[in-house]
Amino acid sequence: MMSASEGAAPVRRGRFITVEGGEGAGKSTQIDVVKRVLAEQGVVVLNTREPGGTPLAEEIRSLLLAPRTEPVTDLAELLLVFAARVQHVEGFIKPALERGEWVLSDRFVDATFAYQGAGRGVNSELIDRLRQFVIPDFRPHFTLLLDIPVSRGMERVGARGAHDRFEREERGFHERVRDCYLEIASSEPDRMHLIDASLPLADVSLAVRQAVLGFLARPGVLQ
Ligand code: Z5A
Repeated sequence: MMSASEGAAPVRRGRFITVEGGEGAGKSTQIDVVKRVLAEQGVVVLNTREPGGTPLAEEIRSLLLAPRTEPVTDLAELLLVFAARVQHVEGFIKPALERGEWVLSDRFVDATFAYQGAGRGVNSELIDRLRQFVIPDFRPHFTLLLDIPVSRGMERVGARGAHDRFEREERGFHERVRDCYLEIASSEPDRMHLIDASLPLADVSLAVRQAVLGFLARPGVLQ
């Protein structure tokens, strides 16, 4: 007699990949490389970003990034970030993963520890409690951290016009963000892969390619 699982089509599992890094690290540039490498391996990925990724979450993104004269409290900023995130996770990311699709997000919860935690000084235990409350046990399967010294990243984006509320922060803020990302990378080396993003573009792209291929080669990832 056939068991319940015999003969059934294999269940394809979606994977959730995120790309993180400070200002000017080259996330947008390298997200294209990740998509290309995945496509070569037959994996189609849905591209998204945080804050954002759904109509409501994109509206919250605009609220968060717009420079304003009214001071924004750290807690208001944190809660807006998580409001956008729960909408994004429940309305877009989880349904895609449940259909067996892969999702690639430009930033996710590591950015909250880096920007609201280290940058603004919000207690990281509070952020972790909110994370557990809002998206319990939901984490990326793999994260690329594009690391670049703050001054180099700022030089790269310096020529751009209007700066958003985060880009206007002083250098110390961005240094704390960078240090926090590096701490996460050293405490979660299996999930977060550190890339030296200060190298020439071709070298960074090659390192990203190798990192993605390494992830795909892990047992069970392509099942
Ligand atoms: N935020 C938050 O506070 N809390 C949270 O939880 C989340 C986010 C999720 C929006 O992020 C803001 O939201 C973010 C933190 C906050 N603010 N900041 N800062 P975003 O990701 O949309 O914005 P961004 O960080 O400013 O990203 P960006 O400006 O688009 O930069 P990028 O994507 O990392 O870089 P890029 O556009 O690919 O490259 C920048 C330039 O460098 C460009 O001209 C490239 O051609 C060039 N480039 C790229 N790579 C190289 C190399 N290797 N060599 C030379 N030149 C290069």
